[in-house]
Amino acid sequence: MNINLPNEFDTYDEMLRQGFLKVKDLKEEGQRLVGVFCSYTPSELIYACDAIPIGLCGGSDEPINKAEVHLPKNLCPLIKSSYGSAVSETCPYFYFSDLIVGETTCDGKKKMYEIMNLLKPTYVINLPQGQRHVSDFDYMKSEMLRFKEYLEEFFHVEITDERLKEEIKRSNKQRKILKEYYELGKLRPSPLSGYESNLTMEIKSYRFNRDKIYESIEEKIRELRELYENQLKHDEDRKKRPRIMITGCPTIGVRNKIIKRIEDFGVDIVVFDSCGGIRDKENLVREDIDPIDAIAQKYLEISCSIMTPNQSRLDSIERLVEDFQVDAVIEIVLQACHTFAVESFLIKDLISNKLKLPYLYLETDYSTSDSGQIDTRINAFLEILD
Ligand code: BJ8
Repeated sequence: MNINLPNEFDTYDEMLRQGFLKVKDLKEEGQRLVGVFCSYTPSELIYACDAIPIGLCGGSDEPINKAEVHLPKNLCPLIKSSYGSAVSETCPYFYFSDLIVGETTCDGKKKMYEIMNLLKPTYVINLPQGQRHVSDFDYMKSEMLRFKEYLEEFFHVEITDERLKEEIKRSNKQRKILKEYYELGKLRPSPLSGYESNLTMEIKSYRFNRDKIYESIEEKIRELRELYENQLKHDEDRKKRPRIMITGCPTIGVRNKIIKRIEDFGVDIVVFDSCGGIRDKENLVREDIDPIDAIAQKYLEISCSIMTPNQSRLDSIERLVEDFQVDAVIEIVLQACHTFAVESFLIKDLISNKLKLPYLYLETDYSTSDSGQIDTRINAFLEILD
């Protein structure tokens, strides 16, 4: 199979060129790739047709100006970055994907997918708006079936129940490994840096050999446990460090600007209640019922602010605060993300009034123009904890 590189390939920097060449090799071997954006994508169905679900780019400020040629400026940076890297052919994963899968989450994303579909086939899973009613489950189940049928037709395969059950088992095994990794944050002091765990999750979504990725995470767990046993657990000063929870929007595009800076101030981020954190690894997909029912049930549980009402997010934050002995919560909201911004009223009320913990709300985009101001606010907030 001959796979062409983008026209501008020679102008890309070395790292990006290597990224393209790696995915190109894989495509030449005939590997099917499905580009995904969101935690609501049922990856088991994609794996069951011998395709790899690959997380798409969306964390860089650079392609945003390309996106703004087609999209409004006052849109969330994650949406603009995702679209910008696709349209400018600077995301190898988008470029080489056979198919893109999106979901009807926030309005900005679901409308962006219509335009993205002009670049590459973009299938959109319709999500119910809530999680509580039987009709929400029925709707989710019918969408999982519709997606399964679409994949079968698109890739000319049959997804049998047996195959799907195998993939559920395999993914559950991997969820358990990730849960164990994140639970290192429960130790005092935590041997797992929030910055590092956040980065690991991003790297994981760009790698192709699943077994190798999980072997390396298991190896990391062993190393961090040893570090804790031999060194950290005897470090009385380190044990006194404030323990922070991060909640809100995905942090991929603000990792250096916010996540790293918080830890640079000498506190430990011990848990993320956001996509890419422990939340959706806690419950497994049931292995004892019809696989489509089990998948619908599991993915409907995701407590993103696009659900209304979203009591399950409040419940999970309360539980994680207790389990990880959290001293303060920082909520990160991307500009123009209405669902997380509105919901922050309830989050603040929970943290400040019910749990009586300090709460900081940071609204930002992917640029570095507010870095100084954010540093000042984090510093002032952490001083209260002292
Ligand atoms: S399950 S958090 S990955 S939707 S930040 S694009 S909501 S305007 S990313 Fe998300 Fe799925 Fe939810 Fe997770 Fe819209 Fe908000 Fe932007 Fe967002």
